[in-house]
Amino acid sequence: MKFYVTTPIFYINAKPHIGHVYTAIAADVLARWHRSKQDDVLFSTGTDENSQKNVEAAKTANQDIAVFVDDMADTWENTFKELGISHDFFVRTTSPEHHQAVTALLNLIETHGDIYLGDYQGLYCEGSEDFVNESDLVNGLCPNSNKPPKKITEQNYFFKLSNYRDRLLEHYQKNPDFVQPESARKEIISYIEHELADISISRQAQEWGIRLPQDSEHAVYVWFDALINYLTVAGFPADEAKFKRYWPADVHLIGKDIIKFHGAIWPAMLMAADLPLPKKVFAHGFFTIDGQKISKSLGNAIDPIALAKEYPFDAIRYYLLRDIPFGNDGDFSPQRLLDRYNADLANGLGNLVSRTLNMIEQYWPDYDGSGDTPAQVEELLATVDPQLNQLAFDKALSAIWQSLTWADERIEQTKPWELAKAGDTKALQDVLAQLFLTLVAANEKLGPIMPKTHVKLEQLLNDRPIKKPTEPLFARKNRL
Ligand code: ME8
Repeated sequence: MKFYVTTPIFYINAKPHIGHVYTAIAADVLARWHRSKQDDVLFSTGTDENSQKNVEAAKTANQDIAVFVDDMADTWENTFKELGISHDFFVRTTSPEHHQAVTALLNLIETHGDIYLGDYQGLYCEGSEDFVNESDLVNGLCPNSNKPPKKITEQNYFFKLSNYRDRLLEHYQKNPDFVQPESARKEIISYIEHELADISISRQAQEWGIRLPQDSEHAVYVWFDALINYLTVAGFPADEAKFKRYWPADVHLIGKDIIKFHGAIWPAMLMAADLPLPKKVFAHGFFTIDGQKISKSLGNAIDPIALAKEYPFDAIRYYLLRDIPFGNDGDFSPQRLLDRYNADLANGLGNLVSRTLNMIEQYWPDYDGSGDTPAQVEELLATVDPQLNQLAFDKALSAIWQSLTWADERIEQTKPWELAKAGDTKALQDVLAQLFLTLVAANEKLGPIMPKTHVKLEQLLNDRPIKKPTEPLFARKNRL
C-alpha cells in the first residue's frame, strides 16, 4: 500500500519553533509506522516562500529576498534533518517544479470556467495572508496577528469557490472522516454553509510571487499557490507515473488555524480541476508555552534545536505526543517535560530495562531470549496499531507504558532475588523471560514514536549473552 502524508509548508520569516516541529513529529511517526509495515511512503514537508511576510522579514534583515529565502529554507530543512525528521521530500514554493504545478492547476481550473476578473474591496491580514471580513476581526485587529488589517481596493482574479458549496457539503456528508477531529469538521461545515464566497486568487502589483498564467501583472495569491505544493510533491503535472502512484494524499496534517484553507478551498480547487481529493485532513490543536501564546513579542518561542540539546529528541517527541491528546489544544510546560522525563523515561522505561537486564546477567546468564510474549502484554499492545491509525498517539503511548507497568508489578510481586535465594529456578526463569519479552514487544511498538531509543534498546536486547547496560537509557535530570 502507498501512504502519502504531508505537513503544512511553513512561512520562513522566522526560524522554526516547537509548534512547527510538533506537526512534523506527528507526520514522522505516521511515516515511520507505515514504513515499518512495508508501505510505499511519501512524507513531505517544506517552505511557503512567496509570502509577503517573507518579503517584510527580508527587508528587516536588509537582505535581498531571493537570498533570504534560500538561507531560511536551508535553516528549516537543516533543522528538520538535525532532529531526525524522516521526510522524503522538502518542497520549496520558489522551485521551478512548483511553478509548473501552479501554472498547470490554474490552467485546468480556468478551462472549467471558474476564474474571473473582478474588483476586490476589503480587508487583508498579512499575518495569516488572509482576506477577511469585518466580522472576523477581534477589537478591530486581525485575529491571528493582533495587527490592524490592510484596506485594499484592487482588480483581482477570483476563483468561483461559491460554485462548490453543494459539492463540498455532499462530500462531507458522504465522507464523515474527511476532516478530523469532530470539532474541526463542525467548524468547517459551518463555514461552508454560512460564509463560503468566491475568493480572490491574485494580487495586483505584487512583485514577489508566482505570476498568474492568465495575467502576468498579477502574482498568484500565496495561499492558492501554497496549497498546490501537495501536488508538486506528488509529481504533478510532469511525472505522471509518480502522480498516479501517490495522489491523492492519505492525510494532510495541519494545525487548526488553517482548517478553512484545507477543508474548503483546497478540495474545491481540486474539484475544479477534476482531480481526486485527499483522503483525510487532520487538524491538531494549538499549544501555549506555560500558558502563554507563542509569540515573537513575548520571545517565548522554544527553539527545538536548543531543546534537543537539553533532552534527547525522543523524550521531546514522547512528551508532546503523550501529554497533549492529538487534536486538542494543550500547553507545553518545561516543568512537565522534566517530570515526565524523570517519571516515565528515566525511572519508567530506563529503570525497567536496567533492572531486567541486570537480573538476567546475574541469575540466568545463558538465557537466549526465547519464549512467548505474556498474554496480558500482548493484549495491551494489540491496541497500539489501531490507536496510531486514529492518530491517537497519547493512547498508543499509554498502552505501551501500561505494559511496562505490568512488568514493574511482576517484579514487585515475584521478587526475583528472593526466588533466586530460595533456589526456585523455574519460577525465576519464568518471570525473567516475561520481563524480557515484554521489553521486546514494547520496543517493537516504540519504533515509530521513539526511533533512536528503539535502536538503542534493540541493540541491548539482541546482545548475547544478555548484559546489563553500561549506561542508563535515560539519565535522570534533577533541575530545570
Ligand atoms: O500557516 N501549536 O504556515 P505557518 C501547534 N504557510 N502547532 C503550531 C503552533 C502551535 N502553537 N504554531 C504553529 C502557514 N504550529 C502556511 C501553511 S500549507 C499549504 C501553508 C504549526 O508557518 C501548525 O501546523 O504559519 C500550523 O498549522 C502551522 O505550524 C502554521 O505554520
